[in-house]
Amino acid sequence: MPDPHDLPDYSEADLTVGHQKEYAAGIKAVGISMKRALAHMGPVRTAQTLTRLNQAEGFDCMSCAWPDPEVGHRHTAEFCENGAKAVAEEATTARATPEFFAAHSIAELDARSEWWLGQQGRLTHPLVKRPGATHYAPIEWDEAFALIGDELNALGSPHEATFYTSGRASNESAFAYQLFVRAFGTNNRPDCSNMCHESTSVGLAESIGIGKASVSIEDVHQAQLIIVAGQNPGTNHPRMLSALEIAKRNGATIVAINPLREAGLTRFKNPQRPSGVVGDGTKIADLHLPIKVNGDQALFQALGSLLVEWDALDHDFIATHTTGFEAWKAHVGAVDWNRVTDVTGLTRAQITELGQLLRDSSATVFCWAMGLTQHRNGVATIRDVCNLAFAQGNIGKPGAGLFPVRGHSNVQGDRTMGIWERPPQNFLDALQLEFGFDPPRAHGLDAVDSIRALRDGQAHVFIGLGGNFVQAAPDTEVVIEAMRRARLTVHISTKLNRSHLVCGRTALILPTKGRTEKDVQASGEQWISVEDSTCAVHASRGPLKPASPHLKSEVDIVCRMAQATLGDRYGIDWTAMREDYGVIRGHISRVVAGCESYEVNVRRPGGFVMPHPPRDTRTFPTRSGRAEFAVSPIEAIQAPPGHLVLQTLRSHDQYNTTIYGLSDRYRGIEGGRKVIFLNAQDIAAGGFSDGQHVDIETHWPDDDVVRCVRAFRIVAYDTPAGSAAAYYPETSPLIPLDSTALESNTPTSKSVIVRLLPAGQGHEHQVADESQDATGSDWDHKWEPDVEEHLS
Ligand SMILES: Nc1nc2c(c(=O)[nH]1)N[C@H]1C(S)=C(S)[C@@H](COP(=O)(O)OP(=O)(O)OC[C@H]3O[C@@H](n4cnc5c(=O)[nH]c(N)nc54)[C@H](O)[C@@H]3O)O[C@H]1N2
Ligand SMILES: Nc1nc2c(c(=O)[nH]1)N[C@H]1C(S)=C(S)[C@@H](COP(=O)(O)OP(=O)(O)OC[C@H]3O[C@@H](n4cnc5c(=O)[nH]c(N)nc54)[C@H](O)[C@@H]3O)O[C@H]1N2
Ligand SMILES: [Mo]
Repeated sequence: MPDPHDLPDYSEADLTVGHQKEYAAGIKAVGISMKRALAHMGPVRTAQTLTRLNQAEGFDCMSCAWPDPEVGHRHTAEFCENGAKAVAEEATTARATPEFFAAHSIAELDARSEWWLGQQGRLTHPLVKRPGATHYAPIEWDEAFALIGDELNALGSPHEATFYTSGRASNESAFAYQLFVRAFGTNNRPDCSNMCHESTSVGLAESIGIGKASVSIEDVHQAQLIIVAGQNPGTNHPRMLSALEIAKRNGATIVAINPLREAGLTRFKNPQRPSGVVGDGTKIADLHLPIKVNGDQALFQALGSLLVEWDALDHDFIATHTTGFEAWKAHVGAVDWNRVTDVTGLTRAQITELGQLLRDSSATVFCWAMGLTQHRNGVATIRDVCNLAFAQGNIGKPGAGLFPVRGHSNVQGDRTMGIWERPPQNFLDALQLEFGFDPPRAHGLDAVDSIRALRDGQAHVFIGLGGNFVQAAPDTEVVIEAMRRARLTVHISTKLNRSHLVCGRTALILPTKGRTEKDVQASGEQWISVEDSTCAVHASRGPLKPASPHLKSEVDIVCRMAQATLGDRYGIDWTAMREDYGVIRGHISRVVAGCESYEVNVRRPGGFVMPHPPRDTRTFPTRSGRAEFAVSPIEAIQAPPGHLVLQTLRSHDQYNTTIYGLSDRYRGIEGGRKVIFLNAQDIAAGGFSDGQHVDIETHWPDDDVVRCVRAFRIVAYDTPAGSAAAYYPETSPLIPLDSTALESNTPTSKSVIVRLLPAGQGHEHQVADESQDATGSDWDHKWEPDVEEHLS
């Protein structure tokens, strides 16, 4: 491998646009997995890692939270192209050493692309940027921990620090981390979930009493109808395509609800099967509804009205297990079809076709991801999905259920372990009983509120267990300013990223071991545990020698931060926990409901499944004790004339903010990332042409700031008129911090009102003034709630 430090950065000038692909995976995916793996890891590490990936005695893939098939039904290669890329990215042989940081100033590194930063390899030493310094320099671990303890203890209140978690942290490190933060005295526990499936967690908790999926992978295999809404599994959950293929073979019908015709939902060539290598593969979606961005709530209510009209209802389930049915029935019965076809961009015939599929199915699974959650009405949309499921009793029976497909591989487990700014009181009670201190009860700061607190000088310390907060958060320029105001920023990371370069007065990078690596502590070799999207919990053991002898595990780092900060406050034995993770699992078994006998259960091959009352026994731990139908007025984002609604999404060659490469193969984009996908009508209406470069601007009336990103190439694409798409995080500067989902406070990453200007004509990030009238961005009617229904 050539020295990555000599690697030139990429240039958007090399971007090429080809054809949209008609299928996902195939033999090319295998070729790309192997090529990337060999280039980054070499042959020995490739063999050591990929053969153990997702095996019962191996390690859990850190790419997504898709469940593993049952032990005994796994392939020898139980991974996908993007899982292989994730492993290669972590197990790379490249190293970002102290010499590298001595040779490159922070400012110099900050001028590089996120891709280039990632290519520099694994971090090897703890590093510090001292006040006024221009470079990172090595620091001893003990000094780093003392520095953290001193800064935290110098705060006027524990609420002046905020503690972020990304979803890769294991259950053991997450549990220790939440314990540390609560013993310190705050619930300021922002996590990536706040920006991801929070609308799901809030909506499901209200509707069914628990914020998690009600299905197993078996249910997907057995379903008669599978609806995949707002999700691109071909890229983000590729192993889901194998499950959809099995369902297809068992006779299922599959429907995609998506503004884009994503390749993975069109056709799948399963590289594990001969027909996938030489044949045409399997057709996945029988029906694709090219919905306008944010039209889903209207669609689900219209479907509800059809089920009511046809009396395609499970009256037994409704009577025995639900509440609120009559109000919902009256509400959807009065749905305004003109409005529905307007905001969905779908015809009544298209919607009726899906209605008939629902009517004729006795077991339906509803899958969704970011296309439903990252909107202002995300929570209401999820509750409307639940309503549809309740109407036909599609919950708590084989082949049916609600399936929010989670993102980060352990984001669900982290929540189970208490990584939450709004912890349930019974969790805190159990914590108090186990450790003998009174944990803080008031809700803490989530992701968006943490940024506000840092920006406004109410918080002074930011600590991140994984992740790349500066790039993951919305409103990039505001976040950068907020982080720079901090007294101390700490990142516990495997690899270099942008957040390390946006420093507080003092900044620390604490390098950690990843999932692929062996973890030996005083009591011997350790293993960790994780929970997938279907509540299955299992063990994970890394096979590789750590990237550097100076790395510490996440658990070790968290426990030592706690010791340096808290000393022996409350008599919590941090040494025992970091020397033997079994001690942490003991605490988990006594604190976390559903984790009784944790050590024994998680050690079983394949692990165990967490209890889920609606799935297991059709009991609903809601306020009413029943599944709750919800009535919400239809909301949909409306772009004023001359504007478009922009959704920000992932390419096939990235993991969130980690840019693996520059090939969004299925969409035909190679060599660059600054593109905006537009309907041909919108290109013509704006007076633009395909291939032209434009600036993208948004004017948020609430703070009167014009936000702008520059020089994006227009790509004519199969997306509904009015709905544009571009990659995250390049377009994150356009998302106003205050533009969040109701109730869940999730940034509206899939609903940004923008307008396009010829490149060079966009405005600087500025407060709009009189002269801004010329931008025509004066839109009062961002939202068109159904006023009459609202009043009824
Ligand atoms: N390789 C890889 N795997 C990943 C990730 C990654 O970055 N790379 N990220 C992980 C994480 S953290 C997550 S949360 C998941 C994300 O998984 P996804 O949610 O699949 O990710 P996105 O790229 O955001 O895609 C959203 C999809 O929703 C569609 N969409 C956008 N707006 C709407 C809408 O209003 N209505 C409907 N019906 N559809 C809409 C888009 O066209 C797109 O197909 O993937 C996880 N897995
Ligand atoms: N505009 C826009 N913004 C979005 C989204 C969107 O669709 N559009 N999606 C949102 C979503 S769904 C999510 S989940 C967030 C993601 O937000 P984050 O989770 O904060 O971001 P990642 O890019 O996954 O974090 C990558 C970094 O994690 C570190 N890392 C990797 N592995 C490990 C490990 O094992 N341990 C530790 N300690 N560190 C590790 C590496 O240093 C790497 O640089 O972004 C959100 N932001
Ligand atoms: Mo996510």
